[in-house]
Amino acid sequence: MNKNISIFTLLFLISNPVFAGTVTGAIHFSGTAPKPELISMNADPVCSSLHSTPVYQDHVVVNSNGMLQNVFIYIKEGLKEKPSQVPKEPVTIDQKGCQYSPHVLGIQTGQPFQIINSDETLHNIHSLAQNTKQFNLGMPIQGMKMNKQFEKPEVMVKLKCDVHPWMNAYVGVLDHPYFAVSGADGSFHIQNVPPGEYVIEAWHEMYGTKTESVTVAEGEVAAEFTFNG
Ligand SMILES: [Cu+2]
Repeated sequence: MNKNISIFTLLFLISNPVFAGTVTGAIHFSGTAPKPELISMNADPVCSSLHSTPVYQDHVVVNSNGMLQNVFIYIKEGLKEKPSQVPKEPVTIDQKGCQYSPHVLGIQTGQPFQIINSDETLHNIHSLAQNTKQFNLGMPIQGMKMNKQFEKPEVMVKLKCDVHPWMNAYVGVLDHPYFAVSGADGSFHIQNVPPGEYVIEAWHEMYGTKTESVTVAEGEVAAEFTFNG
């Protein structure tokens, strides 16, 4: 074997956990989902002009297969080591069409949180954090970007717009990177998890929390959650 390649291979093995696993699964919804609530944006003519079709609240988003979106899933207990590096890439939230995008997201403590206003109207983003200093930012100009961060873990921090009462979002703040948000198909993947035994929690804004114990080794381990409507 080429000596240089073997040194690189060795360095790779030292710098990457060899037996990291993935927690993968889906969020099921059982029962009848509430009828989506229509949002009236008439109070702000700019907002209403941005939509040609009706806009609904995204508190409960269930697809035709009964899978639940916007659930925050994370390792709650059992981590023995947490990576010391915090990602430098920002996690972004956009105020677009007078709605927050995304509606539920995760971030690490100390990681840049970039807030964008894509609308030609005033938004005032207001963090209702309990563990970290709250912020309250008026963003009157289209294209404006501001950076914030969260100092302490908190599941979840609620964000709201003081101008448009229908706008709200939730941020899961953790001191580690092992979290995910369920997608439109209800699925989620928490990657690069070191081997161990963990308690995984799934949080939904209307239906509260569910926990499950998982043992992670190399490869994939499944975690399924069901919320009842
Ligand atoms: Cu707003």
